[in-house]
Amino acid sequence: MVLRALALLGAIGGLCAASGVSSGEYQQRRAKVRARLAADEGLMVLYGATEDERGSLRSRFFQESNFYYLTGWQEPGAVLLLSPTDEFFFLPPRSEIRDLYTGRRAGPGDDSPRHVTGFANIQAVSRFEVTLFQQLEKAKKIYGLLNINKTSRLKRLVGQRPVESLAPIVFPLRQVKSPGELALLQRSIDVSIDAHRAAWHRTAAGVFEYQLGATMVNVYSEAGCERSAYPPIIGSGPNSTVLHYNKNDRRMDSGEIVLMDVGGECAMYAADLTRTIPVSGTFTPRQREIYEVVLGAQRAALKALKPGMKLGREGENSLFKIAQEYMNANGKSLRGDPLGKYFAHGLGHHVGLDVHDPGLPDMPLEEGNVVTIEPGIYIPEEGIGIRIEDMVLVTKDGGRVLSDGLPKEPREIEKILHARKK
Ligand SMILES: [Mn+2]
Repeated sequence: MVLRALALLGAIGGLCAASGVSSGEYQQRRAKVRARLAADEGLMVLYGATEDERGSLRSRFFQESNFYYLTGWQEPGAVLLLSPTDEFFFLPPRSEIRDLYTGRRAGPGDDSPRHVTGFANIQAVSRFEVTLFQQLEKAKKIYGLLNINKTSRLKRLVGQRPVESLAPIVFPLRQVKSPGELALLQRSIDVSIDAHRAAWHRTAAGVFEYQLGATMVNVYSEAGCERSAYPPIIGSGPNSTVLHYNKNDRRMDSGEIVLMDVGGECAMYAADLTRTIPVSGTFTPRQREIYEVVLGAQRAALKALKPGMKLGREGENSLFKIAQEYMNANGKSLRGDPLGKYFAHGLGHHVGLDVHDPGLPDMPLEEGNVVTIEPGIYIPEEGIGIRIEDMVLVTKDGGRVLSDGLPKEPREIEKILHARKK
């Protein structure tokens, strides 16, 4: 999926109970936050998602990502309060009537939330305001999540005192993935690779885009993943040039290409993978020509990727520039324009709990980051849009492609397509 706006940072979450992250790791993450809070006698308030916001009849409940990152807690209505010396966790009271609808939810007196989150003491949410006022007397700064509607709830409680964004404290932690997180990401990627392969098998003239989408969603749903990490993008023919096309209602035909940008979210972690394949099984010479340029641009960026490089467009360490220069040096549109002009979006973004995880394009990459590398060329006047997107772990001195189980060499793709049963 193509990064289009910073507003998307820190937006989505998930629900599956399985986790490669222990309560001890959640404790460690909070300890790191508290150490940062100690530097300026800060206090951090983070509201978990409520059912009103996230659990409408249309979509089931999913937790706010930063809240999940620091607690591992999956039920609605919880509140987190961190100070340099203490951590407080508040849960809504038990309700037998509610439990009739939702199944049994944990209350502050239960053991299960202690085991999941690692909090020693859990209190009723009715204690939150009193505790906050006590802690505010000692605090010089207040940090919260500023980009959702919860800000007003916190501001009402703290009066005239300014609330600062928790982003500089929490986001750097989220950008470096732990071994447990990498295992969960790999699982999401592997299941999404299976989804892409299943769609390749299903692809044929006369099939509708939504049918490929259904095949893919079915694969990761069957595997226990809780949702798509973003709405599947299946663009055939001219739709391949629309970056976030997701109407998926067109019937595809032979001679066309179909771009599939689809990933599942499994145990809260997102996958984000794109491949572009020929509907008939064989690229036309022109499709293949453009495809090879995109693939070459991706290879050039992957080769240069290492800590210190950045995804952004400007400066000496720009991976974007490397990809774009490769395009410019290796082909032209039928109008005679260099192909770099048709690279219409960013080169990549961080992925984790959110498909667009925290991390700005101009920050140097560090060991432990997981990012997409997704060059694309979109030529509307030729009806050709090609994107190749992989997920990559930044290592000590390079990068490791986590999604290399999904072929991208044109010859290999054609071989797999030709082996389909007719
Ligand atoms: Mn993407």
